[in-house]
Amino acid sequence: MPDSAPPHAVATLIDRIRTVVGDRGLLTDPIDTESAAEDWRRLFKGRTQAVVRPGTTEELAAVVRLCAAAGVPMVAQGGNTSMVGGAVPNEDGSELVISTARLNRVRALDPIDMTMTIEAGVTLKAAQNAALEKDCMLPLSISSEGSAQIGGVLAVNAGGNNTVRYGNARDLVLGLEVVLPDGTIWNGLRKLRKDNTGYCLRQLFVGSEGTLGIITAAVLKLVPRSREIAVAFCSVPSAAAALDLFARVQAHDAAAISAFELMSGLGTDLVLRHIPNAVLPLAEPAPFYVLVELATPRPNAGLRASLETVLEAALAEGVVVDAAIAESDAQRAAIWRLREEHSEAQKREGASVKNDVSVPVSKVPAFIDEATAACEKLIPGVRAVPFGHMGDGNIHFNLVQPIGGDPRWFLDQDHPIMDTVNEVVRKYDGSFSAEHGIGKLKPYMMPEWRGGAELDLMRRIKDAIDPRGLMNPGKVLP
Ligand code: 2HG
Ligand code: ZN
Repeated sequence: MPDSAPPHAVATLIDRIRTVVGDRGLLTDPIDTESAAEDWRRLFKGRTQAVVRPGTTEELAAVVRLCAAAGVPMVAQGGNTSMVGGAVPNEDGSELVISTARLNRVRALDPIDMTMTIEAGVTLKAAQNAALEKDCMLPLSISSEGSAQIGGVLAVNAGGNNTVRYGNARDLVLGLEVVLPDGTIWNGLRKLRKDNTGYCLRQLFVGSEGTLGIITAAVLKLVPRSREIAVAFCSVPSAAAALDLFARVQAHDAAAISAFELMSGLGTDLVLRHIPNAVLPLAEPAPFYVLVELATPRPNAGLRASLETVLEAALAEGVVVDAAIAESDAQRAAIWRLREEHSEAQKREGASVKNDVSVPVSKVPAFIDEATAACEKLIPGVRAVPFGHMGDGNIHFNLVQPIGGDPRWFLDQDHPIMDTVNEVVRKYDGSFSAEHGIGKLKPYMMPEWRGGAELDLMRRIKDAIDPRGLMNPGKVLP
């Protein structure tokens, strides 16, 4: 537990912080502080007296030093797109939010080294665009990339749509700059592909969700820009058929797969109902859909023909019922929208409980079938909406409230629902948190899943780096 300062000490601290960051770097208006203290799903509502917005790493470090001296806990916040309440302060107003929004420069981008050095507050979308301008690609893509910032993306080790080919955020990090809990700046912004010099500190901070320090900049690996992309939207009779299709695409052109995404009939139907201009590119609805994307930096590689060959055979054997291949960039974007608007559509439909889980790819169909049956038994009328990154085994097994039910009551069932899903996850040696992190929502699961030597080691690391518990208290560790 942090040794929290009394409220008047926080007020004095804010005055001192103003001398470092100026009026521009400090938000104390209740409208701003309230929106920063709540997550986008409106599940976690905290309170804070100020949102500090440093403009440079040095300013941020000076702010952290002042907070540390006053014993005031800090919550780092980027785009505030966490699914697990990872960036909201607690309810009593004793924690300050430190926003990375103004650390928004691309410091360097080198197409020979294939690296970009980028500050924490750059949105993932802006980072992708900066890479494309130099004919490179940052191969990380998530649904919230328009608002999610690099610092948060690394702090949770985001995965997303291209993990099947390029891995998770941590696989793209060559170097980091971090402000430690005492305000020291650790400059580890090295661009090296090989660097065996002791413990790999950068990987300690990636995925630590702001509990060990605040990431202020990173060196990320880039890849050559895709010159040919082929996207198909397919209807399949079952999740098992989707897996069959995955195996076929792998056997035919494994190196070209850049995304293999699963959607359920219900989840897609919610998108069609709630998202303006969303259109199903196929004649008939189906129990499941798959989005397959092939991409390569080689021009004229024949990816479309490759996709057609696999799909023709799959159609002939009933593995795929129908398929549409995008004919233009606009059609490709429209297909991707059907997948990326799943979260928004579920939010508009009512209350939902999210399970961001992973199992071995080969177990995805069995997991979906069994978890659906278990949840329907637990709450009759509940609507299972499994979707996500089938190619890497990460399924968002979300449950939408029964039609006409009480949303509050449903949200109060979150622990029984998550525990029910996790029992099936455990059966298949999966993980209860694949890509969204632990945040405020899941620390209670840690002892059961990571207890013993693993959790003990995590606690010792936390104590060694942040002995006073000032960084993002209450997150990750129970
Ligand atoms: C996605 O894959 C995100 O679209 C969000 O990880 C998943 O809403 C969700 O559960
Ligand atoms: Zn996802």
